[in-house]
Amino acid sequence: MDNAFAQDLCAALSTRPRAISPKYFYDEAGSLLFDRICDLPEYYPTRTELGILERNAQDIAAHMGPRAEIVEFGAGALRKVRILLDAMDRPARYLPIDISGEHLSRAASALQQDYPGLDVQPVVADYTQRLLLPAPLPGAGQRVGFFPGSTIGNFTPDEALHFLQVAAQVLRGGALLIGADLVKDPAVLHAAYNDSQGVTAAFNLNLLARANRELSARFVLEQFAHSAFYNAPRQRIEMHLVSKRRQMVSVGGQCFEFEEGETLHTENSHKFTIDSLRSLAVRAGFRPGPVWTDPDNLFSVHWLHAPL
Ligand code: AVJ
Repeated sequence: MDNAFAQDLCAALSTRPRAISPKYFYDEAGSLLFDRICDLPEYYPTRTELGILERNAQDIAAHMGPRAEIVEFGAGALRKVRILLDAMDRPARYLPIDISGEHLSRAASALQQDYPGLDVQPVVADYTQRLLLPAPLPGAGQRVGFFPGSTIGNFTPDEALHFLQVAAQVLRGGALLIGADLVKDPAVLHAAYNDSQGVTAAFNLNLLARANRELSARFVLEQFAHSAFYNAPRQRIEMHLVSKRRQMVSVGGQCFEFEEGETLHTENSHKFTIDSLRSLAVRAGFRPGPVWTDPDNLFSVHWLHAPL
């Protein structure tokens, strides 16, 4: 099979328990659904993090110092990086890193339009692997990584540690500004991933719709249910697609059986305490700095000093 989605989906359906990477949510339709999730009344993370960044932009910019450059891991959050750029003292360069070249150039040119004096240099790369970045500009300030949205929560603890180690390498002598969703009342978490309008359900089911569109798979969407629940011992929301009955599905000419109630695990969204995020960062070589939160302690934004 030629394509990574086809390969990973067939591999997922061939193993037990069945699980696939959440990165496959984000085709065109999935990205639009995610934008709608961010505006849902129940989904607090996006607006809470935006509020934290807005309220503390001056303080954060002071930590960045003059002529800093921002390295953004993933290029989805232009609204968020603008808050930083607007508060910073003469930002020198913006380096968004994304695996999707198309997504990246759209984001980069939108930002370049609004900040004509800013050096915008997109980097097409998979930042979960090794990463090489252009050398710092002569006379530039510190290099600051930006990883908002609690995207780190999608990683397993091992993957999160590995990501932080890669980040520590490329940010040497600088810092990482990272957003992490906090452990909280499970009812609040449950509502955020089981919204009343069913947008999160549609987002989850879009994985199967995408397989139908791109891989000529034949998932009958009505035969699968969205399931999202808080796994308290592992401090994470899990999303699954549950087969409503015993059925056969076909993907790229291969057939797979689902028992009634059998699931495809589509996403983990880990939640952190301030200490759990900090100790993970320490293990990767960072030195914890200030943490900014909201009045309800829903979300946290951490300043982490990268090693030299
Ligand atoms: C983009 C990974 C931060 O985990 O909350 C939202 C994705 N999944 N609703 C999250 C998501 C279901 C989101 N992240």
